[in-house]
Amino acid sequence: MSKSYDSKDIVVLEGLDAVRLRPGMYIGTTGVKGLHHILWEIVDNAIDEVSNGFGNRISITLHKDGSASVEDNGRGIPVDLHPTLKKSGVEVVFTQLHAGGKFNSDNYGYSGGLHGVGASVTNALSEWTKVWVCKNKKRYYMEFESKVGENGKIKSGVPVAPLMEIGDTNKTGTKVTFLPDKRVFETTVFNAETISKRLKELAFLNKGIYIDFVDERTGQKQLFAYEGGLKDFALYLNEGKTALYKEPIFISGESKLVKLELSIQHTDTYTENMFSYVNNIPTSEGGTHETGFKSALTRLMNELARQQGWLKEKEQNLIGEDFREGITAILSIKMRNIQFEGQTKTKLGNPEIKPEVENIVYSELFKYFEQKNKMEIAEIVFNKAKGAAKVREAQRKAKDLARQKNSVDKYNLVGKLSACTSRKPEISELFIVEGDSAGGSAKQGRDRTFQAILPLKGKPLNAEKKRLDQVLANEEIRTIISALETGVGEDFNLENLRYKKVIILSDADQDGAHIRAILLTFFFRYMRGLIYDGDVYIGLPPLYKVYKKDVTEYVYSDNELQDAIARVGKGYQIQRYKGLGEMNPEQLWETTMDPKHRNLIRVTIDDAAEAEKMVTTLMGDNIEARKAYISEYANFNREDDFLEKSKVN
Ligand code: TSJ
Repeated sequence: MSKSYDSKDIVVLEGLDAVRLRPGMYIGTTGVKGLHHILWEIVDNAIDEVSNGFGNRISITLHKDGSASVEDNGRGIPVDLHPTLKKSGVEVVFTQLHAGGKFNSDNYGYSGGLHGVGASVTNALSEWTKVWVCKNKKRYYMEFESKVGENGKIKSGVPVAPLMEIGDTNKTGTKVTFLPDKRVFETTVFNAETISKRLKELAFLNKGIYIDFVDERTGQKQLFAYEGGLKDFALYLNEGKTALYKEPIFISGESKLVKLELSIQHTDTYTENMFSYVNNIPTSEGGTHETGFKSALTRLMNELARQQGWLKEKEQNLIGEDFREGITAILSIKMRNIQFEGQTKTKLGNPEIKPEVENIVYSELFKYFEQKNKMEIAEIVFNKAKGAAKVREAQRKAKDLARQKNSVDKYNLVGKLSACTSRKPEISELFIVEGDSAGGSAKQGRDRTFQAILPLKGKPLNAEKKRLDQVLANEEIRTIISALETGVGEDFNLENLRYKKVIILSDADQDGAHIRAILLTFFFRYMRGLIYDGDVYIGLPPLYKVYKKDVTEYVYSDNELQDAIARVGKGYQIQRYKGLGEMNPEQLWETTMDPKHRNLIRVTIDDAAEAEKMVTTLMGDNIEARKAYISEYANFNREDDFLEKSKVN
């Protein structure tokens, strides 16, 4: 699978200063996401090496000076001279854009960074980069830096000296340390949580490799290693749920175009949890590989059902969705020449992949079920699907009726929603407000030209535990759906969205956090596009008012309180807000709704698998798992990490 490779195979495209000139073109953004992107470029190279069977360990270290190191025990980056460039392999990798095996499609499976731009981009956007290679019984070293040249412009990632031999060793491997450039990034502080989540995912996706993570800033150390790979991933995702069979199904196989691994475990829940990856990159919008998998599963299960007599001759085939009710499936493929499509470029577009994946999954899954005691598993899956089909039929009939009588229509908004006058979604905002009294204040305090208010009376229904039809039966939820005008579930259409900001406004207490979690769960389950599009926000009401005669300061978090007290000075008084309802309309406007002063947090999903896990664990039935999870990760408070959030206005 791996072809011999040396410096001459590295393709050369363009120079490094271009990267610094337009970082966005290469890493998307110079925000915190871009910062992590340049780390992933390096990590992905190391992962490629060990996942191709060279070495088994990767260490990631965040240093106190802001730099990061990535080390592997692979073969070491080539050090021989590139025949035409007359530079060492190391120098080529770090100074030539698009250098690296990934653009040489002979090197099967060598995928490289998230957007495949390579280590040179990391170098270009770093103050310095240091590289150590152990290879050929020797240790080598090379260093690069970005510094201001004679013309006053910054030269990016230039070698300080050629590659040097610095000693002897019996080991092999590569270590890279780099310091992200403060002149480039809005922030250069790495987020340990973000890194740790992704490393965990990479460890699941690449079984048998050891991933060490050390954060020297805090002393935190973690080791990720999963002997079971995707099977362990399925077990992890299903931790809070009741599985229908103990051991996850696992298959693997390869063809000319793809290498594939798949793990499946059904639970007694009703939702479908499908996670797919191409070359370790999450494909949250799915694509041809997912389609291939789904076709194979449906076709195989129906054929087995006929063959085993679970389906009678006169009975109809079940549909794909039936076989995927309550499924947790992780599909990971490796391939060359990926084409990404979709709104967020996370959908695999290559049409040739569908039949390849379909064939492999069909035949390998068939072989799997033919093994001793495994046909029972197929039967369990079939029975679950049969149940789903029954409900589906009953629902279809009920739905036809309900569609006419009880449709999610405008009428039930009367007296609930206070609409805004604007019809332009770009400027319109919908505040979903906890409680009638806060709702009343919000209605009086708002700017009615662009702010609509929807007060919620009670707690909306927890969507995690219900099927769509039950969810739709809930008043509060129906009102929200009507107000947004997008439709729901399969009918969801982002284009009809009436408000580009949907702002959840709940109290800063446990109840408020619960309502917020329920609403986010609902959006996550049935209007996911809303979250992917970045239209959902959490409004932050102040926690305190610190004031005396003529000065007032509103405080939004506990750690700002002392500063505010100091600013207001002697003779201050503090009011602690227990709920939104305690504020009068003017105060609510000023502190929480006025775009000039308010604090909003945008809800985004960075990692669908982790978000799914949080949602199911936090909102599901397994109380033990929920407690464990809450104490491990989620404080239901304003800084919580329910989903990744970024602050905006
Ligand atoms: F990103 C990076 F390029 F800087 C980087 C690469 C960073 C780190 C931490 C590791 C690596 C890396 C690259 N580890 N291992 C390799 N392997 C090769 O580049 C390599 C070595 C030998 C051969 C061969 O065919 O002999 C081929 C390759 C691609």
